Amino acid sequence: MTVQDPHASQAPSIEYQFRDDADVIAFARQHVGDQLPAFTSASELQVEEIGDGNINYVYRVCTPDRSASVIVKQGLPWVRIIGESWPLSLVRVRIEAETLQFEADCAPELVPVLYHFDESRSAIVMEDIGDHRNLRHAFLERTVLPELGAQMGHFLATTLYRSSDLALDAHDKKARVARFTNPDQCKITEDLFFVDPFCDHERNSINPALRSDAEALWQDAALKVEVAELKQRFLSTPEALLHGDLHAGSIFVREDSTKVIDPEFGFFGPAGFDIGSWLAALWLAACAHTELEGEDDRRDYVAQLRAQAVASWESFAREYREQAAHTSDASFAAPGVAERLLSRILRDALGYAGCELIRRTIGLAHVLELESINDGAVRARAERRALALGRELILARESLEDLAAADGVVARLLG
Ligand code: SR1
Ligand code: MG
Repeated sequence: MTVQDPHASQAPSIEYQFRDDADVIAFARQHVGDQLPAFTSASELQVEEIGDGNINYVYRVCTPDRSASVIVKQGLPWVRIIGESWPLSLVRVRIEAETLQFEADCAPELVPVLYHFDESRSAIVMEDIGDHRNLRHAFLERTVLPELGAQMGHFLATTLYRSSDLALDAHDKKARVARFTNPDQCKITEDLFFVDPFCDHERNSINPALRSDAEALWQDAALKVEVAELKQRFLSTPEALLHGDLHAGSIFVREDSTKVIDPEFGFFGPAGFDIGSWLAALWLAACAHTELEGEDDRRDYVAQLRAQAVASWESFAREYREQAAHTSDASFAAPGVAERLLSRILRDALGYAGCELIRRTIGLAHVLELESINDGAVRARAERRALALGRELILARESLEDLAAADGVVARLLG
């Protein structure tokens, strides 16, 4: 697989691609002038390409004094870091815009403002959240984020409940399931999450010091049965509108604020998928910190990350129960139904968290926190914990009654 340099060619290879800086600036000026008056009045605007993601092009357009700025994101019909050999439908850009708008209706303080979506150019203009920084870097620096768990619990509860059968009329729900059908993005997850890490696939990236651990995992027949069940539910459970890619790279933070970006993998799937992805983001960082430098700090930070996971679930479950108490559907209003649904969501979440832990350790796309451990042998110790935790969460998920029980597994395996 050849990784292309996204800046190698100056000329656009398809007609709607931004031709040059002036083209991006004109697009931003045209589409946000009425919302950001500085964009109309400023005689000059500046642009820089800031995207470091795998799939799209991302630009910041700002006034010369940087007092006003927006983000322009453009998708091309392939994966940016690979090129035309990995085609990807542009449906993802519309779905990102519409999922972002749905999330804004649910939790406006937790997502950037969507200014404009232009289908003809497969481009979105949105609020610049440049006063926040990526959660991966915050994790690496052991930043204390006291509100993060509660904020993420709220994000998950409101988006997952308000897109569920408990909240939506059945005809409306089915229309939304159709509108948010996102097969190319789902196929990426189906392969990278559920297939590659469980076999010797050429897309995998494995620390040589971890090779024998990966090989042992590939021989684990019982694990593969559980992963197949989780994949089947991912394919066939249109329970709620998911963000679909809720890793730490999709989250930006300030001490007092959290913003979730990048819902281009949005589709109707099992609610536990987003929750599990988020729990795994915390637990992956915790695994990395078991080996990152600073003995005392490291123990404290692992404990904080574990506590954030418990707080996220508790916040999610509390708000889900409160909302479910007001469902207008008589079937779902019956005593015990909300608890039954929450129990299913928890088991799914733990299973998907397990898959995410494994795929971010031996699959194609890794996490900065683990990759920052330079010594391969030391990194392998942290990665081994991630694999063991992932495996146990998948295998034991049906017997884990609550997040405290799951946290007990984390505590035991992370030492
Ligand atoms: C080729 S895409 C690799 C990964 O990046 C995205 O953010 C998703 O997590 C995907 O699995
Ligand atoms: Mg992304």
